[in-house]
Amino acid sequence: MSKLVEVNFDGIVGPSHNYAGLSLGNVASAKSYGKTSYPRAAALQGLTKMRGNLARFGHQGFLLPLPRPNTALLEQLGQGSEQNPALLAAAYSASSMWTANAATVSPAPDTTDSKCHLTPANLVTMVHRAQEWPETKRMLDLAFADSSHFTVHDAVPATFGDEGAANHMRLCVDHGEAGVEVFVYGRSLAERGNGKYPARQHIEASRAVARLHGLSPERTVFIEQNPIAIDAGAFHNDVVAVANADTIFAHELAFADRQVAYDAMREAFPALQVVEVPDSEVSLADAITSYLFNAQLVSRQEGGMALVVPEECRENTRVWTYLEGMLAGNGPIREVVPVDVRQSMANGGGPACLRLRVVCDPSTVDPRFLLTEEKAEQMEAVIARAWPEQIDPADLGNSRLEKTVIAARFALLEALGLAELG
Ligand code: SUG
Repeated sequence: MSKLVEVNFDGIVGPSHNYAGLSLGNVASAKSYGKTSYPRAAALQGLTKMRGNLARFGHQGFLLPLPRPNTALLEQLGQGSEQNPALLAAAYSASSMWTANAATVSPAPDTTDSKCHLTPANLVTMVHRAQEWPETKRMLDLAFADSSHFTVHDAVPATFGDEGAANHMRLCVDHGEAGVEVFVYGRSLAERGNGKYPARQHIEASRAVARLHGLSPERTVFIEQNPIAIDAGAFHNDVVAVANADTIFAHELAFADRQVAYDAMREAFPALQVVEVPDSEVSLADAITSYLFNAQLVSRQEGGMALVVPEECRENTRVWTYLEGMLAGNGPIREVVPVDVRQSMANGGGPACLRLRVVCDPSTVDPRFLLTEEKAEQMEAVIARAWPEQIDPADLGNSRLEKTVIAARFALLEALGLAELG
């Protein structure tokens, strides 16, 4: 019996990375609107994170940027759509870097047919994200082509918003054993008539994914996200909660009813350990600017867990004080690892947004999607040479940038033997 391990597939930041303020309800995206972006630095920051995690945790995968600009999207939107800055920026968006939204993944031990199931997220709430899934699926079909171990579904119907693994947590004793899958959905205050922001994950989508994946009802939990958290800018559950193995690390205000939420998780998974951060120590506003919970909670080879947090956590005194106190205690999280992903953070994407977790036997994955130190060096060279250094919003649509962006992606695909994705 092969050993199943967690492999994190990070999204490589695409050469068209830019700040267009496209995501209503994402505070960082709105704040960065119109700023100059640095795609080369962004991609190198992501690569450094991947290399660190490869060295620390032993496995690392990646997914490639999608083809941009997506001229088919502009055609679909009608001639002249390129004159609309938001639609033009949507066609250029590098948002597929946030692979926590690429798909929802149910590992083989959880499913009735003992295969790992992946459902690409339809991301329908935002047009720049809704264009992602067909190309994402094409890539997942290639990476997880071994149909004796994987099934890749189509996205659920667009009537129901699905944002993928960002709203999904898995509890287990060991990654290779059957786990409990927790789906977090939202009902926004806006939906109730007194809020600002949309809820992107609909319960109907979560239920459809659970059915498609063949999850057993006793080991599946559906929990409502706190609408107050959504309105504070937690547009995905992974902005306020993260789980790994038997542990959940969450903000006190993450769920609509915290007692109901923890009771439901405990009923399905009695061994649950909760590390809950009180609002009095770290407010929702601090959690959202620092992205404390958008962390990678990872089992260490030497035992215990590490929390890979954005550097921004170190700069927030209340957050850092909390983390120091937590480490001084005797909890399951034994180490905090700050990483610099500032270019992604400025668009609302922390370390956890940048990765899709797939529990699998790495030998069943197409090796072209698995990182090695040599491959990282090769990628670094292509990015340093071909990725634009900077993009000003006014550059979008100019033919020089268009050519650079297309050529840069091709150069990377070719270097990785993945030209067929072109
Ligand atoms: O969907 N930002 C992304 C960030 C996604 C973060 N993912 C997770 N939390 N898992 C989003 O809001 C900003 C694009 C722009 O404004 O240019 C953006 O799409």
